[in-house]
Amino acid sequence: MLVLKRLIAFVATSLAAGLIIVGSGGLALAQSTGPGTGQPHPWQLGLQAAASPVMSDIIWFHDFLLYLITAITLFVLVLLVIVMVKFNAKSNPVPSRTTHNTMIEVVWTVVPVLILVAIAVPSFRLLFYELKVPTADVTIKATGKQWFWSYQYPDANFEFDSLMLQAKDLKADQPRLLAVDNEMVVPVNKVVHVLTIGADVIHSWAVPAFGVKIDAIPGRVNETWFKAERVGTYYGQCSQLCGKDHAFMPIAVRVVSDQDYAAWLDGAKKRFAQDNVPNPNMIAAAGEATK
Ligand SMILES: [Cu+2]
Repeated sequence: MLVLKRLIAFVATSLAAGLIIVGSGGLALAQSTGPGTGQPHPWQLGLQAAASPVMSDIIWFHDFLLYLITAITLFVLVLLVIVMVKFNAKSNPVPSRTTHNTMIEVVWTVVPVLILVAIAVPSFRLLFYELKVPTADVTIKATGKQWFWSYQYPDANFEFDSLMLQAKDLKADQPRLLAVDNEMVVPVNKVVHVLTIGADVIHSWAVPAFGVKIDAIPGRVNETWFKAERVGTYYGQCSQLCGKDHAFMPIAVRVVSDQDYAAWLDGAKKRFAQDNVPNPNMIAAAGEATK
């Protein structure tokens, strides 16, 4: 009797856990369609809301896998319960001596293969979508340094440093440990081509709402892209352990309208003007700076 009681308790717990998983999947879907503020929230469940087409696809893929794994887990649970109830020593004292069943063996080989193919197709599509940079409207080079980021706009010939704001300097709407003094500014609905490089050690440039995370490696230029679909400020953090202040080199990207971008660009050209900015054609050789 005790065994039966424990079994019932186990099934009840598993079903509750399953429901919670399905529930959180639904919540993740809801968040992916809600307005994004580009930063984490207390008690957040699931991913940050998408602000780029790549992130929308990542969230879709994440939710798809969540439903799939929930269905598989529940199916295996049901099989286990059937085995435990119907085929224990008490209810089935004389076990069957069957060792082969061709049909079942074909099914349990083919079905997992089909499931893996169903996962692989959208997975590879997403991977290639992320990797192939469309024709860029704006190119920005992000250089990871111990411990801040520098952004260079090669087409406009200026570069500036972006340092984390200390708690005492924060304005009311700025998040602690994420807000910076000089944000990277980009126009809305434009393809932004991001080149990354490390000036000293390996860093990683990551903005969750854009679905972007790419290593910034000394001596090697990496590239990625995003197209921000909504105006706002989006935050990320260095995502490669890079030294003692790794946690204090956030990434802040301000997405603005075309007019605001043009105005910002004009101001920035004067504000960040310097004589020693390398020729735009030399970006690929930026690794030289590390020598
Ligand atoms: Cu870091």
